[in-house]
Amino acid sequence: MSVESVNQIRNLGIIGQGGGGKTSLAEAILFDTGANTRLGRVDDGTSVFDFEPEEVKRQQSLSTSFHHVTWKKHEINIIDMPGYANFLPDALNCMRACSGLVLVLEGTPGALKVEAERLWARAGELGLPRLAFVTKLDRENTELDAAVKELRDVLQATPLTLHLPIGSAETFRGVVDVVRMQALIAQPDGSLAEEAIPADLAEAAESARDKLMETAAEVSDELIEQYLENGTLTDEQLATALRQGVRACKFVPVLAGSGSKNIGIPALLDSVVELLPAPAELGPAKGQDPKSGEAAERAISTGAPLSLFVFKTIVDPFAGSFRSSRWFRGSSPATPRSSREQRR
Ligand SMILES: Nc1nc2c(ncn2[C@@H]2O[C@H](COP(=O)(O)OP(=O)(O)O)[C@@H](O)[C@H]2O)c(=O)[nH]1
Ligand SMILES: [Mg+2]
Repeated sequence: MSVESVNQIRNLGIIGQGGGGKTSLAEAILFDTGANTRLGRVDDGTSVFDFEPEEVKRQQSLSTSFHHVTWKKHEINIIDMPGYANFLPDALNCMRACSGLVLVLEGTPGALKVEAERLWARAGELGLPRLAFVTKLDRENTELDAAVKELRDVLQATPLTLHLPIGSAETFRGVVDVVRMQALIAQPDGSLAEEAIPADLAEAAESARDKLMETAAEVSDELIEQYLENGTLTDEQLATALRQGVRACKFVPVLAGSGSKNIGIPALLDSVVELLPAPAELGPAKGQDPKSGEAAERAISTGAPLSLFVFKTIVDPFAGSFRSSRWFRGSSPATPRSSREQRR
């Protein structure tokens, strides 16, 4: 493990309906964090998440796949899940291994499908803190508000808009961060350059920030009092409110971008490490005492006795074979390829 403390780990599940853009987002995360030197694409079979021959052929995820990246001294385990109905049980099961989730939404009115609702309900049952990422904003007829409305009206969540898109469709080029009140403009390498908020978005940004503070303050009596007294929150109070509210599943911050155009990813990763919890913060794990058969709880702590939870098994026909081993032939652990892919 490359991090010093379990508090610097995030087990991040990427959920949403099939075709929504999850794997493309996951590929952009690998590229922007340097875990992959090229931006993998589902459509041309170069995705390292959708690597099985059947996935390459169908251009869609059939099973959950995993990678890990480091971002600002945190280790993020990325869990990219399928979203098509036939493969949903795998995703529903793997969610138990997550410490937080990103729901990927398309900003197309009426786009939300029943699979996303099912995954969302499961996340609620598990009490998993969530962010939403509205992707594909580089496409025609997409708008952030359509996704925000679906979060509120269909998924019954309390959305908090943290980003406003700058430009639309082919002119979409970045976001206004209404927490820090700055424009983040995507660069060719995926990084975000901080700029002043464009004049035509200044008013919308102010009003989005006011709305954000008003909702975020409701997370505690103390913060609501401070908000009512001063008519505002300090940056520190707002950050605290966001963290507390996300962890308590009271609201869902909404971020914006595009996976395949690699826009907005570093801001999403910042929110993942700032707002979503480490596994140890989720409270005790529940299971069964192997000796007595009684229900038992274990603190998630390096000091507690070792307990394992197997949430997925994979049959690799080449396991144990040195020459075709997954890590052989110079591929780094950060960019693993399937043994089958290596044979091609
Ligand atoms: N224009 C555009 N297309 C995207 C974006 N993200 C994904 N797509 C396309 O949407 C389709 C489904 O993407 P994929 O990442 O496989 O979705 P998943 O099933 O949720 O993993 C593919 O054809 C992608 O190229 C995006 O941000 N912009
Ligand atoms: Mg996928």
